[in-house]
Amino acid sequence: VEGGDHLNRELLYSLLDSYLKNDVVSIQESIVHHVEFTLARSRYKFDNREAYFAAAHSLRDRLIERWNDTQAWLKYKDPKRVYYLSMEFLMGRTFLNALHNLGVIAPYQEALSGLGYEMENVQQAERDAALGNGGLGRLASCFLDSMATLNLPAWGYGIRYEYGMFRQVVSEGFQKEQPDYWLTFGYPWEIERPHVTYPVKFYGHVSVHEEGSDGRQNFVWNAGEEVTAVAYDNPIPGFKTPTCANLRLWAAKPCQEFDLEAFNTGDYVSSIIDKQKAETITSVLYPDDKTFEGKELRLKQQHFMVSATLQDIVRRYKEQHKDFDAFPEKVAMQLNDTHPTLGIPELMRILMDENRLGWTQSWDITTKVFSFTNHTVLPEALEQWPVSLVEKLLPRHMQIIYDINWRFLQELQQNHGISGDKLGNMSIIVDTEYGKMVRMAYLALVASHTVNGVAAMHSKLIKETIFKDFNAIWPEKFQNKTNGVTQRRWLAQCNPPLAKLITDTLGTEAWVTHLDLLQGLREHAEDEEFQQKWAGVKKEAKVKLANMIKDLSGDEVNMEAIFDVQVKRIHEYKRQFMNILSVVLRYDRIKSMSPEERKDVVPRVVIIGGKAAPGYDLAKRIIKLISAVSETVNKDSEVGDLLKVYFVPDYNVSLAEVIIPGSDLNQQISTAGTEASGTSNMKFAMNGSLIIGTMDGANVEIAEEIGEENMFIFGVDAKEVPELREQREYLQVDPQFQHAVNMIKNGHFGWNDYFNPLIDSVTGGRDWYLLANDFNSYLQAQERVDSEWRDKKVWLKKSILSTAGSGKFSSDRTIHEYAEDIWKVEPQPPSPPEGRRE
Ligand code: 475
Repeated sequence: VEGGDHLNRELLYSLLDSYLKNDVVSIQESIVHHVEFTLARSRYKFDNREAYFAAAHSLRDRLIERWNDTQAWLKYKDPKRVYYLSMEFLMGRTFLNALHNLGVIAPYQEALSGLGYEMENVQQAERDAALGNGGLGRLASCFLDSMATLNLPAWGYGIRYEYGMFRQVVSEGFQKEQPDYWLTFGYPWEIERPHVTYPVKFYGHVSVHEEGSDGRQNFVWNAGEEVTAVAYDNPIPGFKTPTCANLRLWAAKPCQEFDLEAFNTGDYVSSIIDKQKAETITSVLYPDDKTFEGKELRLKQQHFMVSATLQDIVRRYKEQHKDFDAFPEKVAMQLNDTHPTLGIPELMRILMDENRLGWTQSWDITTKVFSFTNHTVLPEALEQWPVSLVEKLLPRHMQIIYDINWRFLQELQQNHGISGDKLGNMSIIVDTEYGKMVRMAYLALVASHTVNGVAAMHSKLIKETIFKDFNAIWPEKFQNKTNGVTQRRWLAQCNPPLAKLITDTLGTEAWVTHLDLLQGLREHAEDEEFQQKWAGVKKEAKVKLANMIKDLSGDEVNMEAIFDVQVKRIHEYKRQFMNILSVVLRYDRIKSMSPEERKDVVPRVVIIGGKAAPGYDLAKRIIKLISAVSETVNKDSEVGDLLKVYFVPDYNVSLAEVIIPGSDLNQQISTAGTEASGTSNMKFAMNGSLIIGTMDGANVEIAEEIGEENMFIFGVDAKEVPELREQREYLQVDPQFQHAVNMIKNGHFGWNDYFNPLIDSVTGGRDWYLLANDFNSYLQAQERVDSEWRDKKVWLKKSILSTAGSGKFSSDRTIHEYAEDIWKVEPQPPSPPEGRRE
């Protein structure tokens, strides 16, 4: 439908009228049809995986209908659209989400069971689409769900990596990375668009031509390499709305026309092999979150993604507009961190070199369409590309970046009276010991009309630290947009018993789109009958998590224990090491107790999961330490089921959907000022899990919403951190911290030499993340956890209040704010006349 020219209202209505039927028999027919004609299997005998693929194709048909209708509707209305540019989308599974958002779980369940298949088993056949590292990529996926649900005219753009986030195997306690070739059996949720292709150029040189009577300079980029970007569309259904948004992912293919003479040099086979290199651009997701690596292939990926995306956006705009005057009224683009920042010089190049606009007009347009989100203040994550590399790969872009910088520095001097060191500090291009670098965050800042942080504290911090000088000249550019998560996936779909209890209690299902309604649970928080029901649904979720632990360890865990969870990427600043040190102390304490004393111990099951970047040595040692402690503790018969420790391998979206609902307590214990927001904290709160955490990132706002008294807050404030870091060497080390460290050092868990670098990182005046400093306060918070667990009513009340107070953290709220304050886009619900739909 995209590209259809003569759409009028009548044609649209007839399109909107043509829905496939969703009664059980129609669904069964469509499933069996796909078994026979899509999978080419016998319709009398197919296994769970084939049932999954057939059911997925049947559902995909229904998504495609909505996708076509939505896109036709938008083309007809031509509203301002928003494009979310991200190098990562951590989608997880799609089947249940699509069923739920289309409102067809029940008929599909019945259809499948009538054919002899259990929905649960069929679902398990789906592999995660893991095209992201962690928080940033999962946020992008939650945002797509909310944009579709809010009927926004929105598309996501990214890369169709052939290998997603690596699969983590833990062997003898060591992380091993295995390739995630997720496309093995095909991916039923994408629509290949072999005709939606664009050339993407690399290398070569730029020539200048004087043109016309005004002697205007005209730049021509003669590329040295060209590849083709092919579109793959992934329909994103909104919840109970006909709107179906689009996630367009690009794959690299060899370019047909380019360099044809290579084939005529006689070496036909080598020419083919050379061409294959094109595909390597989109082969693999870089698995480091937060360490900038500076690899050429990564820069190629970034340019590949934004170049194809901008060509696509400009083409779509030009189909309906004769000039670029209205571009800023029709297009908004959000940069998910600095990774897509090359889109800025690419748009400038397209406007100036390919559409003959002048600098002033091109810059005016560019600065009206881009906005940018920062996700971290850690200096090692900030992207700085060597000028020499950018120059080699993208010679024309480097010229444009120089020009942007030159004009920016002029402006600083003339309009802001800035000179000398200060001028150099703000320059997009900086001279370092490794040569000249392009500071991507500065480029993004200069060209964006708005920059935002991802939680109130983080947005305040970026103004005071990494972007201080920019805040001084452009305070109006800075905003906060506190993160959120989609309650469809993270409550309704992953925790049906709790969802049902909430719906029954509130007397409405409206919380699925209006999460603030959860406030209505407050009045029931102390009602004993309700508490018993709450305990019942929590137990159901705990049983699922216990089954998962049984599958991985063979152990039957104590259901009366606190299920204490820390799941997130392994990083020093997230302080998994501090968690395990407190586990070591707990173990030691239990060991020193008499059998009588042990009767009073509150049993714990400690669950830790997360991936270490393959090159992050200390993070890998932390995994080994957790495994070593786990091995010693779990086989100690004296400790029994008072304490168990599990490292869950290959933590991913699908495991999170089991782990989060099943937890009683979750750890959000980063050094204050380091975690930009966190988003699992929100998912845990929604599912009634209590937070033990620091006043960092979104924890601060969660405490405002659910009440500090319903959390276990500890540790220093962010404002004390810089000074404490200064004083680290001279601070008195907490004796309990020292004791726990010594147990590891002395080989209590084996492998002591291997743990030395870890121990060194937190002792001897190092301890950048202040583990020793926060340790005592952490232990006290843990004491409070135990004592409040003993009083079931107190705990249940807090659990209910956690869910009740989590309404703010819906990504619907976040996206509504982006739409109003940054993008200025409006909902476009497809609206046929009464009675024509369904
Ligand atoms: C923050 N990823 C969380 C979350 O806003 C926050 C960096 C470089 C390359 C690839 N990935 C990254 C991140 O920086 C990232 O995931 N940041 C996270 O973004 C969403 O909730 O606090 O750490």
